[in-house]
Amino acid sequence: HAADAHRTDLMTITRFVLNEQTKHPESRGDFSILLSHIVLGCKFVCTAVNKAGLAKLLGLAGETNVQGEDQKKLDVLSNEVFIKALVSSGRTCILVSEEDEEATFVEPANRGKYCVVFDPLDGSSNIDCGVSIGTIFGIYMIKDGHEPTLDDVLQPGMNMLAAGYCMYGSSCTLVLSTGSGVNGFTLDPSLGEFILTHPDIKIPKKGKIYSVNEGNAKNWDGPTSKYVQSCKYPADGSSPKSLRYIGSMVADVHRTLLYGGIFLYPGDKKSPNGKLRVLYEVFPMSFLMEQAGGQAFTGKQRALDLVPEKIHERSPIFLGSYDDVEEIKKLYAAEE
Ligand code: AHM
Ligand code: MG
Repeated sequence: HAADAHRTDLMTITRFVLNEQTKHPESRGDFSILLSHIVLGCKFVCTAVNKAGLAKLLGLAGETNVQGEDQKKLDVLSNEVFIKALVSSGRTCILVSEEDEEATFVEPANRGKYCVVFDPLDGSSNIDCGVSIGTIFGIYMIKDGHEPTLDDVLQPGMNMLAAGYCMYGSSCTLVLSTGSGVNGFTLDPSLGEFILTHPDIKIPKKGKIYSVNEGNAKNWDGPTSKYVQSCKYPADGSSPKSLRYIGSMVADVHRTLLYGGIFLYPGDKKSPNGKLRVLYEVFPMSFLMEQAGGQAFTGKQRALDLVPEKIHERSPIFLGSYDDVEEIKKLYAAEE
């Protein structure tokens, strides 16, 4: 019986990735080991986030605990956990984290061929009110027998081998692409395993939701203003779109991926490059969107074609359903 099979034949993320990588048998083991260390970091952060509401009671986050030790803030703690998990995997050579000004070069004894760019805890301003937050990551690979340099991560998003995020929400959901579609896994806390729950995610071709911080509207450029106006007052007489904005990129992008629509963080007069970081926010989310059949655009070009010059560079971003992103692309093209 098919329904029984679902309950007894569990597709864990490890099993899934091992199956998927049959095309690259030589990398299968290494990539799975790397991923299992990322997954470990996500499980740790998930547990820490779930306890955050009890912080005052238990003495977490910036307070002193019963042993009199200073407790670390959740984002600092998450960063340390990811850095240590990635280094100890023995499969990484360069790590770029939103939390660290400089990239981490792994010492030769622990070195592997993967470069990981990540935001260990994105949306951390949402922690204290219990709103969903997440971890975002992207993975590059260095060329064989080549000494790692920053240029190995200052690569267009197109060159990523894999990208994903983990959302710490009402459940803990990990969404991953290794370049052949997008799959979602949900943490089963009783097993401590991520189980495939959202196979082959495809974003609807057109959506009914737009997602943007409208508080910045007075500084927007022409195309962004026109686009948002058209969401509210469609010229073709169709129904207006709904506005949903959580202010936590992982949650806003996750909803966009599942329900369709568009997520915008445009540049404006005050911040011409917007807010979001190219390497560990814009690229991984753009990679997932394209793999799910959507698009990602910077206002000038396909987001994944951008070549970053600095590790913490920012870029405007418009991503989501294919047809919705097509609309904003037309408005920017008309501007030129
Ligand atoms: P952070 O890295 O400081 O947490 O900021 C990133 C977050 C994203 O999760 C979210 O999309 C964006 O900031 C929201 O910004 P704003 O408050 O300007 O709308
Ligand atoms: Mg961030």
